[in-house]
Amino acid sequence: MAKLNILRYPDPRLYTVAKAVTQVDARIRQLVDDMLESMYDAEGVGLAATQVDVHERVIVMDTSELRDQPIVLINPELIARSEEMTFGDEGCLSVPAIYDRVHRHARVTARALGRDGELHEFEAEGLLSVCVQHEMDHLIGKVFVEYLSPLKRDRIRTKMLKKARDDERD
Ligand code: GNR
Ligand code: NI
Repeated sequence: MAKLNILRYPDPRLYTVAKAVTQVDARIRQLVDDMLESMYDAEGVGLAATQVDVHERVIVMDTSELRDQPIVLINPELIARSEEMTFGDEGCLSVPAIYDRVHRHARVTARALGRDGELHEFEAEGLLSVCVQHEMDHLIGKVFVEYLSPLKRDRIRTKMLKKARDDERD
């Protein structure tokens, strides 16, 4: 297992559109395991392969209290979204210490391959639903700050660039 480096906004590689996984083989299972380790280490509830600079459609999530219920989605597709929306605070491991409100579907149904390579269907609501939508956005090169006003986004960009410079100095 290995902990992977998580790209920080506004790294242009976060805008890459991921390709479908053609085969759930040993390489993909290793990627999944490394992503889970990295997500747990960073104390996130989800992680998309895009964030670790791998541009294939792989997501890991765990919204359980005890952090013992990993969910793996490979080549995920949303097959249903509720009309009802939620509006709540989001954060992102690629945009540390920034939280802001985003509109999302309250419930979604996804179809995806699991770590076992089998096709599964699953329904999500609450934080898990928000997380699935947030992670699927990463796979199409979209970070949650894109939903904020240009002014807010610009402030976040400036803050992140300054932080990256400061981190480099010490
Ligand atoms: O850890 C995370 N928390 C979170 C909180 C509210 C909405 C979405 C998320 S996802 C985020 C981890 C992450 O950046 N995944 O891409
Ligand atoms: Ni994120």
